[in-house]
Amino acid sequence: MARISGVTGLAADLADGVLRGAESLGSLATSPFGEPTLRLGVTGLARAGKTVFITSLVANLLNRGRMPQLAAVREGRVEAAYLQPQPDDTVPRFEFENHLGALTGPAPHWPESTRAVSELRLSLRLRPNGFFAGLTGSKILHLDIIDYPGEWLLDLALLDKDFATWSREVLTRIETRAEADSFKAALKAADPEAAHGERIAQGLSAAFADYLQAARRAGYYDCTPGRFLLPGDLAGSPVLTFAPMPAGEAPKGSLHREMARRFEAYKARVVRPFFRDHFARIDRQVVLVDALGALHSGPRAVEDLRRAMADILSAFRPGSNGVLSQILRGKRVEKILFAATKADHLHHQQHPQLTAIIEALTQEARDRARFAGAETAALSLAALRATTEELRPHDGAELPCVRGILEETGRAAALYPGKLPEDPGQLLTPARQGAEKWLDGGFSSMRFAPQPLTLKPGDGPPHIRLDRAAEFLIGDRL
Ligand SMILES: Nc1nc2c(ncn2[C@@H]2O[C@H](COP(=O)(O)OP(=O)(O)O)[C@@H](O)[C@H]2O)c(=O)[nH]1
Ligand SMILES: [Mg+2]
Repeated sequence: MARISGVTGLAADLADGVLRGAESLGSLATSPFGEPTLRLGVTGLARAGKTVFITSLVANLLNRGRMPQLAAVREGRVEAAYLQPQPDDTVPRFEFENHLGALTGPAPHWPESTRAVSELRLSLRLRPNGFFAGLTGSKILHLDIIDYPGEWLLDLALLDKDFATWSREVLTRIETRAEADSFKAALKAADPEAAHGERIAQGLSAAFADYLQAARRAGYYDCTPGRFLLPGDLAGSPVLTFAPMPAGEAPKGSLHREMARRFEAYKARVVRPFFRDHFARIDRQVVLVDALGALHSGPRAVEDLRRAMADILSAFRPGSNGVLSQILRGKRVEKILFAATKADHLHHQQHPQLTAIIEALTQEARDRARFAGAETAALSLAALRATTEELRPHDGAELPCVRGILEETGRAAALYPGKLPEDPGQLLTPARQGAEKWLDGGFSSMRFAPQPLTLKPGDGPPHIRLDRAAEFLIGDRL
């Protein structure tokens, strides 16, 4: 079969998909409420791989040639897939076409990072299986995919806290952190009991936000309030202009009182609405984790990641938080997938070890989620495979490497990240015990650019185990 260039093939099929979408709008118009909807949440900390995951998942659902592990595709029951206008008028649309263009265009590059919640509706026309096959016509499933920052889930812990408790915890945490030195100095210079002045409040909150950014860069994940890192359109507003204050009584109208008021406003106006309007409506959830990135950064990053996971995932155990229970009113996520992303940095021989690490990293959290009735699974995937595998002779043995194009120089290079242990405890235990470095040298990393693609018609972008991820997340509804 003739090969056509990736972008043309995809763009053409895409247009086709949109046309088919328009065609089916007729049937939609006659039964606008009858068709089932599944809401899939995609989250993870910044740069975990959310944008690439959604883009490739959607592209691979539109062009299903590389999705054999999705049973409905294998059995030929997916008749059509098409993008449709999303149901939520006030949520930005996930910029699928732009992101896909970046990944599969003539000069492939990674998409721009996004900073807020976004959404996309992909509708699937399916032939029913089992008992009803042959008895009824096709059915439609609307898959609403919601992309939101994992950092926002960390804010859940704030809902149950008052300003004094939060301040005490933060100030204790930053005592020994050099990243917070300017903030600590600014706080020392400020008088919490003095009358509130906007300039002082702004100075303090800016210094605090700078600390959070620096801490995030240094590999700490406990960087709440989450919107200080990703302010979106709230930048500069009073709900984002506060900082922790030392304990103490302070008179009305004081800096301390105003900071406390804003902290409460942040909870009521920013955190709660997110959980109410977005989180509470999610049926299935994938949590993406850049475990390889953390391994590369070192034991402290791994331990921080483990803690962040435990915190993030407490959101899936509503009983743990009174306010959240009220918001959810018994509704819960049915399935949660924990996925180690960017597995194309690793030869497949080492994928089981990576999966073991992600399982261990999320163990605590997964136990809790199971407790709350959700089904969980863990796997390693690459939403967009940017490398090819290669065995390189080395010291009389063969080293399992991957080869790709370096993002910076555009040159080809081979990577052997290091040997991941069979037992993840060999990494997680020293991390927990505060080790500074990995015992045997650590893990290397490279930034590969997406490879130029030549796609067969009907094929989506190359990936690793994206079809398995999809089978776990949505397979039972297809
Ligand atoms: N090699 C490889 N790199 C990836 C993959 N997914 C994400 N990345 C890298 O991770 C970066 C962040 O991904 P992105 O999807 O923007 O993360 P987000 O912040 O969670 O939306 C990208 O710019 C890529 O460098 C993948 O499947 N393979
Ligand atoms: Mg993103």
